[in-house]
Amino acid sequence: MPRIIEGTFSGEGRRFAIVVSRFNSLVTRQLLDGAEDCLVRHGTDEKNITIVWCPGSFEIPQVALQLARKGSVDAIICVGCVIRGETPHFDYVASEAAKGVAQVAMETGVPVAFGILTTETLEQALERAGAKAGNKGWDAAMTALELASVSRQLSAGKKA
Ligand code: INI
Repeated sequence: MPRIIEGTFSGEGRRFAIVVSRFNSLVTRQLLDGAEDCLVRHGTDEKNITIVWCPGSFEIPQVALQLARKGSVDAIICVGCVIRGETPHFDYVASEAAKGVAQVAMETGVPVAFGILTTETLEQALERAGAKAGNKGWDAAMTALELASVSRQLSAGKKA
């Protein structure tokens, strides 16, 4: 019989941080609401949720890294919104945000969920922030719940 490790989605007794960017806040506030709602509905105590605002998606990894290094949360949820518009700035911001978030998780071992939207238009972003196509903040919070559980089980297994 294989030993199977699988995450649950219970937030009871878990501590989470949500890092959210102010750029495109019309969208990111909706993503934040989705993420917070998801955590609370899955049993996370509001007192165990820390929300940190930062200027733009480019800065999200820097804040996430500081939080991860403190070691006071089980997982981190990053929410932001990068809209292409007319500027090549989009490619740099979007790619640095994605690379940076992945790097924080790999470097620190703290699970980090990616809830940063990258879209062509504001309309597409709003659709993914609760209007029509779900809420990417909620989805990222589900990922964080699951990974926090898997991570807890894997670290317990190491000691045994
Ligand atoms: N930041 C975003 O979060 N989304 C964007 O669409 C965006 N665009 O398009 O420029 C954006 N830029 C700001 C960037 O994240 C930094 O805050 C800024 O460059 C200062 O470091």
